[in-house]
Amino acid sequence: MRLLITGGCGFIGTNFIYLMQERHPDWKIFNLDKLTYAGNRKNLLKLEQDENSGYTFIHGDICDKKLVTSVLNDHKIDAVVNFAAESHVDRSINDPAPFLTTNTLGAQNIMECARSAGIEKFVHVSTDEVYGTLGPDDPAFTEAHPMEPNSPYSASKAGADLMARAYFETYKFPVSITRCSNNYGPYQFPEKLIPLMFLKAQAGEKLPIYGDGSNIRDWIYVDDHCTGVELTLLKGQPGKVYNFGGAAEKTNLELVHELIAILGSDESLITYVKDRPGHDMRYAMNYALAEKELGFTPAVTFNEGIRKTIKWYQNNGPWLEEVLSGSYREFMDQWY
Ligand code: NAD
Ligand code: TDX
Repeated sequence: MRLLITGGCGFIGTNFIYLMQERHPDWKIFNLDKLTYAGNRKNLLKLEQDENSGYTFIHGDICDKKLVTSVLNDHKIDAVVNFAAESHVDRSINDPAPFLTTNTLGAQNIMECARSAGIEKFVHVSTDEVYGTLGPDDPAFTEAHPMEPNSPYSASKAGADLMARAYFETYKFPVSITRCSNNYGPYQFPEKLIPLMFLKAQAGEKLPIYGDGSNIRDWIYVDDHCTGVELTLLKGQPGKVYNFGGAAEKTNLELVHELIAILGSDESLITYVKDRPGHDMRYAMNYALAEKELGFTPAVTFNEGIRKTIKWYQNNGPWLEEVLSGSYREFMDQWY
């Protein structure tokens, strides 16, 4: 298979490329990434420097029609996995425009280019956040739940999901959509809850909890999400949506207490700060369809995954230092 991955220098894309390279050494993987603040080419330098790895990096934007078309045709791409996105909710609250540009218009652009190039399989990576929010006693989201996005980020992702649906219905374009819950694991940018709390706890800095910390997220180890995307690529039906989750619902406060316990840090660092506007109360995923049709099941328990993740961050200080510079620092100073 000759596979185009977009956004492969980000958190999930990096983990996905390493896993696929290990599981399918015969695949040729092309990674198209714009290298925003969240993209780090060095994550995959090992593969780039190994001429037998079958991996190629291409610097560029999914919104660039000419470039995407030539990548698809010149490299004779069979299938596409679209991870590229602006992914942080707080940033989307500060400035929604780049979210609409990449997440909605960029997704439409790459689907249009892939349709023209006759691509046989396209996986669009979406999120549980398109469903909106659940109350404490509501059943978990199924794929039939209406899309009720509450942040500019989730609205921009929902826009792409609707366009993907229209491309299938109108053109029979072979797109499948994945919607997954909160990922954690190596290479996650330290603006997201788990790496941010790790970083701050290590530095003995305050741990900012939005609101009262009762918001619930369903945590999945990144490799399990990657397996879900792989299964969708190999067995997913065109036009279908597949939910993935980790069966690990926790309030933010519970999670931060667990992190503090593992790190041997100090509970007095917990600080309650102003709530995120439009903050979704709870996400929980029903992934029975993916279990039945794709054979998906989350393999890594939270207990196991969080320890692996913390170990990775402890062993990768230079990676953290590098991403903790430039525009990232400006954003963090402005937000907190
Ligand atoms: P990330 O922010 O870590 O990485 C995004 C990557 O996309 C970066 O490498 C960036 O350079 C690249 N990119 C951004 N705009 C681009 C453009 N216009 N053209 C080409 N490349 C571009 O994001 P992530 O957490 O790895 O998320 C990957 C995908 O998974 C996103 O689509 C996100 O919506 C989805 N998702 C994430 C989670 C999560 O918990 N992180 C959960 C469910 C779904
Ligand atoms: O400092 C913080 N304090 C805090 O209380 C941060 C950064 C977050 N939070 C809360 C907000 C959320 O309830 O923690 C929870 C998790 O926050 P994020 O890590 O920002 O993730 P979330 O908003 O849930 O979205 C994530 O999961 C779905 C990803 O960023 C999205 O890309 C993905 O689609």
